[in-house]
Amino acid sequence: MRVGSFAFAAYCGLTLAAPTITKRASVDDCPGYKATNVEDTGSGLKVDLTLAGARCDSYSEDLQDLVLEVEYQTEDRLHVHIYDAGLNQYQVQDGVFPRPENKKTSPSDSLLEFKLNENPFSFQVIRKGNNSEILFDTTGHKLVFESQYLGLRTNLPDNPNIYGLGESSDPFRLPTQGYHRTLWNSESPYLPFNSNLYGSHPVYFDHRGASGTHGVFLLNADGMDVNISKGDDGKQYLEYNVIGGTFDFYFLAGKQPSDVSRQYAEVAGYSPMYPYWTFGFQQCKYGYWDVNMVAEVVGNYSKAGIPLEVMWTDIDYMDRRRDFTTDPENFPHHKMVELVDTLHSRNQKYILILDPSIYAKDRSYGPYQRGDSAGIFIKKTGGSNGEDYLGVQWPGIVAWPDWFHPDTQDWWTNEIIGLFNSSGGIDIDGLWVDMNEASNFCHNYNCNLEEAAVGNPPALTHTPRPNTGRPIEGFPKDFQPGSTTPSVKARYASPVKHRNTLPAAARGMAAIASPQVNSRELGAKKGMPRRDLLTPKYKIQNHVGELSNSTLRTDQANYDGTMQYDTHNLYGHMMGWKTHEAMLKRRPTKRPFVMTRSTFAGTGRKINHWFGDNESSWEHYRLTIRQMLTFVSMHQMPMVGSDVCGFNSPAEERMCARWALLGAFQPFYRNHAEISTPQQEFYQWNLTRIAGKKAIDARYKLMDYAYTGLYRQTTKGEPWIKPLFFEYPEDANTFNIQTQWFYGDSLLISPVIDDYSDTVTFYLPKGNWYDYWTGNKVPELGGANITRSNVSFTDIPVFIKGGSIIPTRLNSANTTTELRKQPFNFLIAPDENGEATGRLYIDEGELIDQPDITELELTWKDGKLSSTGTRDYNPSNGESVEFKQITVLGQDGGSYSDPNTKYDAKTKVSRKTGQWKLNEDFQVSL
Ligand code: MIG
Repeated sequence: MRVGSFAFAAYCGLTLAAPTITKRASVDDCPGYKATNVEDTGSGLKVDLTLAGARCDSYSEDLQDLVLEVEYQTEDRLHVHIYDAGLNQYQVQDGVFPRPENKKTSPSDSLLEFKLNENPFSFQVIRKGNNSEILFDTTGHKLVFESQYLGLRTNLPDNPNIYGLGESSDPFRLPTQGYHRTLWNSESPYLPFNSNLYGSHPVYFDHRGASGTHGVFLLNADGMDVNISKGDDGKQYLEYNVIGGTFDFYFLAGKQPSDVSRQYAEVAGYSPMYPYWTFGFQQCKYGYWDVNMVAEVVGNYSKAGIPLEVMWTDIDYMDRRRDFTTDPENFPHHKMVELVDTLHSRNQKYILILDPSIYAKDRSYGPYQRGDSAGIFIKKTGGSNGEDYLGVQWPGIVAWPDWFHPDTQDWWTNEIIGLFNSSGGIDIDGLWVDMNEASNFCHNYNCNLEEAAVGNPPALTHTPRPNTGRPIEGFPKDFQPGSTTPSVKARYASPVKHRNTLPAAARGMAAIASPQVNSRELGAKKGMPRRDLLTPKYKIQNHVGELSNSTLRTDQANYDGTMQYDTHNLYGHMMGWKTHEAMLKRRPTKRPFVMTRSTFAGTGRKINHWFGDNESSWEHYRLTIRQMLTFVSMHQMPMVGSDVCGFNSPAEERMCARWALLGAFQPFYRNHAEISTPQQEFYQWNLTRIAGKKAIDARYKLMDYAYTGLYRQTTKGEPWIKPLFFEYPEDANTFNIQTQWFYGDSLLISPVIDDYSDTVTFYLPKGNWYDYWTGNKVPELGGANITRSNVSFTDIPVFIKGGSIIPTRLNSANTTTELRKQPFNFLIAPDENGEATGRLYIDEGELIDQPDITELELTWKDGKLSSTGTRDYNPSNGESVEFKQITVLGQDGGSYSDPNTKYDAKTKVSRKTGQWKLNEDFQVSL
């Protein structure tokens, strides 16, 4: 357990009661609305909604006049927006969530139909077609629309298959009785079940087997509980309980599951392409005490023969945990520069962390000073003279950047470039933004800053690590024994004595031009005035209590006049996007890599995410899979992953070995651990060394296949990591599977799931399957559960779906730079008809604009491999785009006169080697 001011005990001691559904007591007496003035706009409706009786004011003030706007935006997207006629309720700013274009489809061309019931007002969304499926249906339920409470219920079929609504650690297929999903971003160590976590994605997929799949996205950033349960009448429903904003719905018609993903990408945005190297293996730990230790870990990976692509450093590198500083003793600037140079010379990358909070009590601290004079920190609402709103974080008492202030971007970019540049600075390759929910160690809105700050920055209580005295492989003299070693002392002993700390009054606040906080005029969609912003009557089930607990006070205003109450869930999203912008300024032609902990719908348009502070446990090993499935296939965040081997508490060898293998088949692959846990790099144990090598070897050979999958998602919105039901939407056996997944279109991953077990039972859908590791055709016919025993801790079952062509590199390599020099081998796994298809995308790997790409559609038919597509990629720096081998699985017979073809009767695999250029048309026969 962590020490210091962090209220971990509170989290850990929390026992979770059975989920309770907030009873909408007096809300049941609300009058509902009636519809009048129904206007046909040609591609939709505009309707007045008026309160149908006396106000009930159950949680706040009922709003008398609403507008219902229905837009047939595209053939498969219907926009239904219910908002207050006065336009006072908060609506997410356009810059934060760019709205999709309304293509104004004619209703008759739409796959969907909107049905209005005027009095009492209710509506249905129907997918047209043979059995006209009712997708959303508020019939029988009154709309409640108050300034601080929105309620709406839709009827659902019994026991529905609902997915999404992340971020959570709950079952992939969401429970259907007595269940609530709370969306309110919160720091959530140990990822508690049935709780709100770091991000909010108010979108769900409703899968109805052969009848199809559809999606419902509610564009609303306010806190909410989405309840899924059955009424007293036994009828199944899903119900929104939101504490502000408007009902801004996007209905996505499907009707295949992947169609819904594509349609959601049109609304929430397509992910950018990430650099090729981001698929490499990455290592981090909170508690790498000094720059030598960082180098030593890199050296140890080399020595162990385990490829390491990216090294990370956590907040340990900072001087007293302040952003944009380096610890002068343990991470001296010049050695950091040398570290990065060395990594780069070895074709490795380096990533550092930033937190949003800025230490506010030291006048000589430049980042604060400059932010202060630019006026970009959140100002204390009701405070005088532009006083900052303060909180507590790692460095002590801090101010918070106001991402809505027009000058915040420049300040942030300037600070980032100031330290992280290529001319004498620390030339990082990516940034990691943390604590941006935002996390505040001042744990409630009445907390005392000075008291809460005691112990921050924490004393470094670890014992200095022994100097091994051994050379660090691959590092220059400065890092070798005998050179000046950074010394680890118990610095920052608390309470901290800050140099140059001035009392607040002496900081010359009055002299600072106070920014003009725009007035919160009515009609500006910034939230109703006179609300209870700290303790609203409707209590969402925030796992840390009141809204403001452990975050910024919800009654504080942003520069544009919106309130934390409404924009809380956007803080991390905005910080991440601003960081992305800053990274673009540093290297304008290259794809930025920014990883954020806190997210909102649409965050994936620019940046990626990891799942935060999990635990080194089997439970959280399993959790990785469902979180990955939800984020990639339903939230359009395709570059995600968990802390491999677990963050909190010590990792165990066998579990870590399994996780090394599982992690290699998630998009983002990083081993990371907490400060007080023992080191858990793959070279620490025998099993993890073997498993890690094997996992990385396979992952690297498959990297172009994965890269192609990611490319598809970034261009088409089609998820590259899929749950089984996406591929087998009519096979009910797949709907509940959360321990297997598709890595790309063709590989089904089915790891051992149970604690310390060597047996796994998994589902193989109907069809031909091949064992990835041996090439053998699986004897079973599929459509059944299959058990494999004796799966060692260094093995993971992976199956190739019949009908697939998988481009692989013939050999793995130590870095992705070297990997790109390896020739290709096409793995062909024919279906029942002896045919297969696949894809290959190749580009240069890092540039935003790729002038010359290769994009091939591959076909295997009648014993011939052929391709169509563009072949413009020009390899450089010794890269290979040579097709050296085709490997055809499941071949009966095989006497080939061709001397370049080899047949293995035992595995029934045929191999043909040759020299085909990727940049040529090709047709290869066996
Ligand atoms: O209070 O920066 O989730 O990955 O190692 C913990 C230290 C702060 C939380 C992140 C974790 C990171 C840690 N941070």
